[in-house]
Amino acid sequence: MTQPPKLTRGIYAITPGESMDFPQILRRTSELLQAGISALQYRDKLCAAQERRERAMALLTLCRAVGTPFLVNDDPALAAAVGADGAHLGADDPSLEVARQLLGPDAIIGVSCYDDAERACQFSRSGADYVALGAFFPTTTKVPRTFATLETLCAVKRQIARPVVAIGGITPDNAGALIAAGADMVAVISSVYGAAEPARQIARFKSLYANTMES
Ligand code: TZP
Ligand code: MG
Repeated sequence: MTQPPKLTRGIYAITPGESMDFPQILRRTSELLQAGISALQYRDKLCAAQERRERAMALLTLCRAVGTPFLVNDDPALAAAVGADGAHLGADDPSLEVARQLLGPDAIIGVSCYDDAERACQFSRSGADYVALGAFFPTTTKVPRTFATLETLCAVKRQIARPVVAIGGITPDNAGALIAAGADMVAVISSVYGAAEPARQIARFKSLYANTMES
């Protein structure tokens, strides 16, 4: 049996919501995957169940072609139904235990931890495959539950060995400090889906990782 795709340091692209129609999201996702991203998350708060399933399958097919991990936001049952590599859970979503049961031991399950180092450490101990902190910067994509600080990121990095993802308003111009502080992945929506030249934008993010030693 082939091994499931694994997470690596770099760019974690997340699909935008109603700001882009789905054919355009697919085209842009192809470009991002070709340029080289570490993971893709399907995030969709609006579509009906059947359409979400079709969209998730279309995105999964693109990810499979290049071996990039594909995760579904909010909905581990949908992730399991389409055979995704994992799911991302926030505080209002099904629990890590429920998601693990649905998806199995090899799935990649990430958890939003906002600005809460203790929550991040707890989920790391409970078997989350990564923890996400944010929002680090102002964003127009959603109203963040809270803002996160570099101090929290550093504190979490000191305490856990699991990958730490930074999210919220991240661009190639402000990501350097996060990556220097140990962000294993930067999760981005508008700065990659809204970029005039996506491949160039990915290259800019990647050069930040190339200039930073593995933490
Ligand atoms: N969670 C915290 S901020 C955010 C999410 C989903 C939005 C990130 O989008 P952008 O466009 O990269 O700021
Ligand atoms: Mg959620």
